[in-house]
Amino acid sequence: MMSTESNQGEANYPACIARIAQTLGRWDGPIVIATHADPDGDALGSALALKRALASLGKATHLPLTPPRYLSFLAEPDELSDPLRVLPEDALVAVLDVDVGPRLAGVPVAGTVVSEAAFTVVIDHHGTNNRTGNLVCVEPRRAATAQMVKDIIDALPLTWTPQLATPCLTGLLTDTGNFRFGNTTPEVLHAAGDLLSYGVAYSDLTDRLGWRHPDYFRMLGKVMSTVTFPLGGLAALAEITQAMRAEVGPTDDDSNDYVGLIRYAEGALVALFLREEPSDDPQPRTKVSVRARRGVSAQAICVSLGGGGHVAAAGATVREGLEGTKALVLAAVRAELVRAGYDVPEA
Ligand SMILES: [Mn+2]
Repeated sequence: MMSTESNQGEANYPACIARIAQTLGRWDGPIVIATHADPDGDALGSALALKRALASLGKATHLPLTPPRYLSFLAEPDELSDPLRVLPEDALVAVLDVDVGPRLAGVPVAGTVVSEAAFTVVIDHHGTNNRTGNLVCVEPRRAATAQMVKDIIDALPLTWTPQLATPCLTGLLTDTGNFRFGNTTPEVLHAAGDLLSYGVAYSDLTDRLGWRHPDYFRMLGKVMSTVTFPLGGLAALAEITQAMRAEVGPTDDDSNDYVGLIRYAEGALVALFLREEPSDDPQPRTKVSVRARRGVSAQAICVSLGGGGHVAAAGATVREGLEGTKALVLAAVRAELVRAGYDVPEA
């Protein structure tokens, strides 16, 4: 039985990062990098930066990940692979931006273990991480997993290039809402400044990250026509259904985009976006994205629904249809608003 090492708080963070860099740098076998299903800019960006760094050190690397269309420009097609049903012999698995559990994609998982991994490293900035693995670094005070990967790459014997810095900066940009959210610390901006100095084409990158397929804008119109302001206007709620998908066609709908728009509804403390998921099994699933402000915790709402995330932004997948999920979500939001001391009108 291999021992588990984990950082316990900020004091041990530099040591934990150094230990991960040392472990990765010394690993002779293949290194598989894996992140959560439905990868966002931080998941893809941090994974791609780490893969490129390790490949440049001569490691055999695998990145079994399928990016959404709007992020696919970041990766060369030959850098990504299909999900691995079986791991290569003697593989170290680096798990980024998620814990070892049901949301981890691309590698075989049994419970809280990556099946047949010779060694498992976990690097994440979500405080809700279950901290299972041989070497675990969880630091909620980092704005993005990409910020932690930058620290790891800084500790590796290599020179930064635009190819390393661009995906890393992408993770910082997307997880801080382009440096607007409360997680935008001086350290984040210093890290971003470092990455810029390594030759990132910044305005090209931020422009490209905003591109969406025309069907996205057709869908946007439909999504915005669903907006309501329940709980006396303390919440803003929008949804996307399978029927809307059937009408517009399969669009690259990123929940973050939609919830990121309605979160600015004046008076709303909580923004909610519900996405009816395609499901092969008879049990329906609905993805919930939550944003919150002013003492209201999106994390508390999502943890009560079986999900996780941060205080300002969190998510969950509920095994219910859209209407059932909506009732559960509104009850959870009401409870959290009351806990946070707000007067919520009766429905
Ligand atoms: Mn992240």
